[in-house]
Amino acid sequence: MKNWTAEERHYITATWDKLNVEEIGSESLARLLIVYPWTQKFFEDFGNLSTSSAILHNTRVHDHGKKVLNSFGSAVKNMDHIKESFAELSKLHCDRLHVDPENFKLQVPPSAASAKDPLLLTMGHGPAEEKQLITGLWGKVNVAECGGEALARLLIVYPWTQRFFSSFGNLSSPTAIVGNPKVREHGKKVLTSFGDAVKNLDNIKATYAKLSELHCDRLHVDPENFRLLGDILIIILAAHFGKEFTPACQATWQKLVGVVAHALGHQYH
Ligand code: HEG
Repeated sequence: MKNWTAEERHYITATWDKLNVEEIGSESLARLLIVYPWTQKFFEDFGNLSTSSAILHNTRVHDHGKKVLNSFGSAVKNMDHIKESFAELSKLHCDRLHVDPENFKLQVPPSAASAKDPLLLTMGHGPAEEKQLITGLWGKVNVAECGGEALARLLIVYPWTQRFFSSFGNLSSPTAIVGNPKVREHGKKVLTSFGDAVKNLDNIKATYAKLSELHCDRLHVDPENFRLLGDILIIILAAHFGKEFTPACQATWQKLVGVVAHALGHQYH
């Protein structure tokens, strides 16, 4: 059984109480199907899933997304007995639906992980469109602000990443981390360097060859951390850009952070 602090319970229930289950449920399932298109195979009888717009307007996606998030609500209501409350549903997904448990986690698309430059296509988008989704948004990103926020969130959400930054001073609480000038400064440096990927979309692996060696040989950073940071960046972009960070835009960015993580992990041996 998982133990929850009073603060954790508060963050979960307070957010849940404000959330529109119908809207967020249907958007979540639609984004899953758009960002990770291989998940569509479980929904073949749902009709037209051929484009992001078809998925977003598909009423069966809408209804099923709402059903899934409603059921997620039983975790919120039974925080101390989540395993038991999902026992039946777990059996159903395993025995009858044969759903891979990986689909319940955030993950790097296999296409991105194995992609040779240039980027492979996300559903229905040509390379020109993908590049536009990336450079168009990047032009509006405040690198100092988002970079600082990205590194701070990495250190708060995944506290074991703090071990790489023991020389940064006070990292003892979320407030200390967010207010730490070294975190801000290094976050800016990292996101500025991420910008090199945006400028070299067709040549990402070569762009990060040296940096990959540095992270492996000198800094000893586990490459899994590049993936964590990539997912944090996606969340920051979603928070900053809201509706503008459409499912199609997310799909493309998700692929980019996957390719960057892969490139940074490439010189590991
Ligand atoms: Mg890394 C240094 C880029 C993720 C830990 N990182 C650096 C530097 C760059 C960079 C440009 C400075 C290199 C130099 O001084 O020559 N980092 C970079 C990118 C990404 C990334 C582009 C992912 C998108 N780094 C990353 C992650 C961790 C990490 C996930 C650990 C969780 N980086 C790390 C550390 C240093 C750098 C410990 C040295 C910091 C210092 O002491 O100055």
